[in-house]
Amino acid sequence: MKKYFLLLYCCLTVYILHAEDGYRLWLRYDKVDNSKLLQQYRNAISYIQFAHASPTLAAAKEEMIDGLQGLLDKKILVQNSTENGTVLVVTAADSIIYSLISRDDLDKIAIDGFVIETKKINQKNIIVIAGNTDIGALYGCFHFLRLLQTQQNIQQLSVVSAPTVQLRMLDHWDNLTRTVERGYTGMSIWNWQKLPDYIDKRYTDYARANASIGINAVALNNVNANATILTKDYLIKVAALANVFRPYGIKIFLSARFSAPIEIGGLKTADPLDAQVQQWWKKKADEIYQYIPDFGGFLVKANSEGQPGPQNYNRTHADGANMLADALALHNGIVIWRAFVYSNETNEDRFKQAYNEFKPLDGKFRNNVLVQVKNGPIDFQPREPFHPLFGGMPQTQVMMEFQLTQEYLGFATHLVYLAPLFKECLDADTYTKGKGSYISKVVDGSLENHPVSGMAAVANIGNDINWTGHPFAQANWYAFGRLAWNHNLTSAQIADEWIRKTFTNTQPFVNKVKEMMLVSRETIVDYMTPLGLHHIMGYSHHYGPAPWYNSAARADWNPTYFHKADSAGIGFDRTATGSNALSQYAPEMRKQFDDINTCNENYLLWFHHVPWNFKMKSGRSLWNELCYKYYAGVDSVRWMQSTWDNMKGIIDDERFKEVKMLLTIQEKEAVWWRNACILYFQTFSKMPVPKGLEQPDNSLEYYESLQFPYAPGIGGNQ
Ligand code: GCV
Repeated sequence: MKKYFLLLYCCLTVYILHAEDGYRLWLRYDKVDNSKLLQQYRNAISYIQFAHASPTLAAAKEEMIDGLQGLLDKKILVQNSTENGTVLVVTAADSIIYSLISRDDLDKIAIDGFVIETKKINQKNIIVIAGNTDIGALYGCFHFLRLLQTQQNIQQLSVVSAPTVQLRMLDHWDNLTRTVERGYTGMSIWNWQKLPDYIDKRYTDYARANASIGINAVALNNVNANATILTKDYLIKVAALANVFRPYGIKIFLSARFSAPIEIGGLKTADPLDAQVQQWWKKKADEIYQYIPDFGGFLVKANSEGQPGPQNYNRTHADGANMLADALALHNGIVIWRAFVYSNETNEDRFKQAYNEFKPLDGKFRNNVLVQVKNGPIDFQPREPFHPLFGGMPQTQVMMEFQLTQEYLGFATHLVYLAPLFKECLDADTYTKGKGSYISKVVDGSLENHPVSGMAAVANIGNDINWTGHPFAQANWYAFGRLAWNHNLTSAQIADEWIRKTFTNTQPFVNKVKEMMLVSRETIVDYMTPLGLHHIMGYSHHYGPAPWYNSAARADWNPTYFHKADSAGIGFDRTATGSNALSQYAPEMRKQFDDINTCNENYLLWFHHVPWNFKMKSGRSLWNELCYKYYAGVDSVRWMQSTWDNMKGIIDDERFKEVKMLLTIQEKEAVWWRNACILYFQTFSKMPVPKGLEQPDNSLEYYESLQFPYAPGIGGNQ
């Protein structure tokens, strides 16, 4: 009987250790299932040696022991001497590095990069992982583990890797109440009530996951900020998190509420040119650095969607940003000032407003300010043209802001792999310095030789067991980090890596699932906002379609403002005959969109009001093309469903079932989007759904009557 319980206990322990609930993300170190490779790895790796000790290298050591022992299913010994089969981790603090790695390579990897090389020392075969810094070495260790997880040949290693962008950042929109604005995966992972004394294991695992993909900065709290985060009680809590993140090379930023001097400082004003206000922020910065010596700086949303800012005092965004920058400068802190601004007092296309506001301020920001610009001019839509501020502010350090949380992309229930969306933007040409002035070059600072560069993404992380709600949403966190490290990677390369690490190296699975991921973004565009439609989702909560909605307090919160459907056609004329938003781009870029007959159809309704019977490149009328796109989107989800069904048995049942159920929801919601949009736009086109396509099975009235008072993602912060 005792024996029986022991066996049961062992089985349960193994099950619990390896429960595929998604918690381990891509950091899964299960035994390599390819026996030939396993043998190669076992022959090559028996020991690890760290040339010196530090908190960061201790983290690296722990990861390596855990990872190598798991992957190789053998004991890995930590040694001080170099034996055959040693993985030696060195940094510029160890003089031996200069006999192992060329100066040239060490120059190339700069501060955060790493080199991994196979070497022979005193007839011993070893693998060297080298960084100029401890953090570079840690990144190298994570990369080495990635090579094994993805089953690469490691016989003659020669890897030199350095990040293209300096600040690789996650912005959490987490409230102090633990609700998450636009969060669909439970509550915030920051347990403010238990901090600073209780350190949740999640904090370390979060830091590990970020470090494994090179993310080195996080803003902890919502940009719709609560000033309380800047009070002593909370700074102590923030400091506790900083202590966990430090060994992993992650700096903390805080979203600062511009009116904090009034709200928590007792001042009468927050005017950035007021001496008392300036002094208050200086003292606040000094206080923060006492608690968090490596504090990154402030992220600020000002004069946007009701947030306070310098314009409350007739000052400019530059006045506000520079005042905070001066307060932080002594400590090498940075201000990240958001350009997401629009006002309903200005009678102007919302598309144009941020550019109009910020362009005149080009060159007026301090060196320690980055202006953070969303990838598109409206708001993280399934497809947007790039924001004209990229390339529009050459004398300013402009930083990218992407969104991982799927506010406009089906929340955390739709499978959509976002690397293609990120790449589409990064690879776009601004033409501001001639052909080849890619957004990636604006963002990495190389186009204008800016010293500081950054890429941020709004996090999609919550306290759901698998962190991101949808198992495939993990891929977006992963892809963002990998692209911030190296924007030259392709979407397919990143998907390939992620699938292998997260699920399995089984080739048919990798191939099919990669295919699914790569079409998923175009699929969602098709069933939500094809041909350049945008911002036609439900009001406020943004759940589901509501192209009919027209009762918001502001005109530019209404879908009708954006699609402009009428009996003549559909779409927003942003050419010279309309709002002329196109004038904000370089002439070469403008030319691609200006002419309705040659405009890339993916963006057609972004820039033109198009007659319903307009002849599309396919030969179909616009109306028929719109229908075909919506139907193709639904068909593609159905293809994803059957593709996934064929994967049964290749991976664990837990995640297989989870994805299957989520795909069922996605199919239902894709049909909802398709039917609601087609029925609504049909009231203007007065044209039938083309023959051969299944007819909507509900009425427009039905779709219009749907209400979602408890849709997730909106939570108060004050
Ligand atoms: C944090 C959109 C979202 C808001 C968000 C805002 C922003 O408007 O709907 O929830 O607020 O963008 O980026 O500041």
